[in-house]
Amino acid sequence: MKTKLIDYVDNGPIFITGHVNPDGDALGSAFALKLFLDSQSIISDVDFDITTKLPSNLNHLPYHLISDDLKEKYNTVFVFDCGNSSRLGKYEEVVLAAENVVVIDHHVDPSFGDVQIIDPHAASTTQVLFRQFKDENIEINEEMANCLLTGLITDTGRFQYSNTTSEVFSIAAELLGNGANLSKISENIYGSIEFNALTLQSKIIERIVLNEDLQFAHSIVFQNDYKDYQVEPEETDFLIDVVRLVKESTVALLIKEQEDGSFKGSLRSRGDIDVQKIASIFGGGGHVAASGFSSNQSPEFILEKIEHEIRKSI
Ligand SMILES: [Mn+2]
Repeated sequence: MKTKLIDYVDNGPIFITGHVNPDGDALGSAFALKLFLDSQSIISDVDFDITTKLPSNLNHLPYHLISDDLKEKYNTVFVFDCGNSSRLGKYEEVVLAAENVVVIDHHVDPSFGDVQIIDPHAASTTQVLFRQFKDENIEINEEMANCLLTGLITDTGRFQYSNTTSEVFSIAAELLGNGANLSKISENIYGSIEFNALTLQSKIIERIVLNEDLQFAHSIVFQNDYKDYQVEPEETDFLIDVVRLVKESTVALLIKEQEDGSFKGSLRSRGDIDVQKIASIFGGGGHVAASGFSSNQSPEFILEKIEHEIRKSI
């Protein structure tokens, strides 16, 4: 029998969360469920471990639904878009202490949760949640449709990555039928960048190095850059997109210096090379075509490791 999320909906309050510093997919799926529970008059609290601020290019989502009054304990928790409990950040403890932990995800094999509704082949967590809503005859109103579409747009790179299947388009079409506003969402996410952020992007372009033998493009952003250009670090998720533009590359990497001096890496692949495998050397993860990791090593060391791994794969 197929798992139903409704079977795990108790009288509340229910906690809804996802990975630390949530993206459009984690936010979109969490808010969509919250909106459904609200419609059923079931109390739920949505929050994430947000170390910086929520990105302004996703502020078409109902940010006001984030709760600032969490309970100490929840019987039931829904976790979205989070393959590993350590990625819950400060909410790991409260999640793992709950009686029922329902994980809805499209990551490969989440390592926790009492109930898992997952499909690693789905393009987004909102796709998994959409199917679930449909299977369970849950009505998707306009607001929910906007949330679900946001995850679908961001995780497919606006319907361009290889995970963009015909089902993705069918779902998008249905969400538009339910009132989702594709052009408004796309404009907010991709159609506008603050001037400061755009000039920072030009700096990142300047720093791109192309290793032609390995078809590998990489660049780096430092903490000082954020200060120099007065850009918030959470507003720079799009920077990897300009690195992956390099036509001669199949793998792209953006190294991002963190406040504590460590580094994060964003990896993208448009070929056969599985960047999830590369990210896993550093204990990171994600998907075949898009992954991330953290490391305390130097950028030089990180680059050397990755180049070694690419060399093995080609
Ligand atoms: Mn996702």
